[in-house]
Amino acid sequence: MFPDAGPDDPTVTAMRARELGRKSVVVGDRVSLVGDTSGASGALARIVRIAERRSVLRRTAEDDATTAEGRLERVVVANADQLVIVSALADPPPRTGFIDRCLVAAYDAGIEPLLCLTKADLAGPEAVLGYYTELELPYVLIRPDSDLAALRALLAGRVSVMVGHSGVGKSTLVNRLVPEADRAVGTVSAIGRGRHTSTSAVALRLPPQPNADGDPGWIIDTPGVRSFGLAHVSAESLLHGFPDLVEATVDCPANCQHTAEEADCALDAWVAGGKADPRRLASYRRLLASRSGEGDPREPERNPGDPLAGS
Ligand SMILES: Nc1nc2c(ncn2[C@@H]2O[C@H](COP(=O)(O)OP(=O)(O)OP(=O)(O)O)[C@@H](O)[C@H]2O)c(=O)[nH]1
Ligand SMILES: [Mg+2]
Repeated sequence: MFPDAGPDDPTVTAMRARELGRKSVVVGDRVSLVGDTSGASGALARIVRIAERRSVLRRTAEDDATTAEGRLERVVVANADQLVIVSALADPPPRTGFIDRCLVAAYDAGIEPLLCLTKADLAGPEAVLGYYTELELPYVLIRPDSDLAALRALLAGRVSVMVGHSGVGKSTLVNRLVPEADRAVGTVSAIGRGRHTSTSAVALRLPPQPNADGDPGWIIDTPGVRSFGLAHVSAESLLHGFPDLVEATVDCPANCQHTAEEADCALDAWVAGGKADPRRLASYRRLLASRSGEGDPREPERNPGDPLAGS
């Protein structure tokens, strides 16, 4: 797959060759094939090499790096250029803590973030956008009847991966972008217990547009996640997900952990001086606490001010 593959190149079915050992192939990997690459029905090629990955988006099952479950790391996709953070404005309600975690993961992986707010027909975006005022975070608003031209322009020429809670409308959007995709779409069930309609990640080539030249790009739909664990990200790197705060820390004492308990942490004065939103500092500190096992395990990604579930 991928940008250098032409639209008329065949789709090849391939399996992992034994010589790859335990190395796993993930969606987005660029691979070398041997065998029957004709794409004819019944033809099977073998994947013999995985090219070096340009980017790797990872998440852990939980935040806590002190437990085996917490350390269980999953590669979400390889070689993505853009992380499309999909959040519904209602049903399920937006979680800025989740978006913040995705931003950390994106910056950590060197992938550009794009905020995609769906279900704009059900609620307004003001609260979520207000929270991100200080970040120059690109965003798109999606409603069932919205024109997707702006989104298509942002997806053109790159490989984008969508992540978000179950039921936010990722597959619905993919089906609109790629009409022949035919991704299964579900109904929204209770958060947390929600059934996940999509069960595996799939990369799809976006169709060429009448008035645009060049590569329309690729979109990767992924199964909904309940949380975005960040045990694999160092405490220092967590801060890179908060570019509105990072500048302040040059004034912190050596070895400052930036927690609320640090008497001289410069972040408090930064926020008190109106340089950043206090809710962002609170979110950063909640993330720090969650990594040391002190967070609220029920809804770790709901920040105060986010709507309650069911609203
Ligand atoms: N009102 C409204 N409903 C939407 C919108 N987008 C999606 N939905 C509905 O939301 C429900 C869930 O959509 P899906 O596309 O299956 O959500 P998903 O993010 O792919 O979910 P998982 O595959 O479980 O991760 C469906 O009933 C959609 O019809 C929207 O913009 N507005
Ligand atoms: Mg889906």
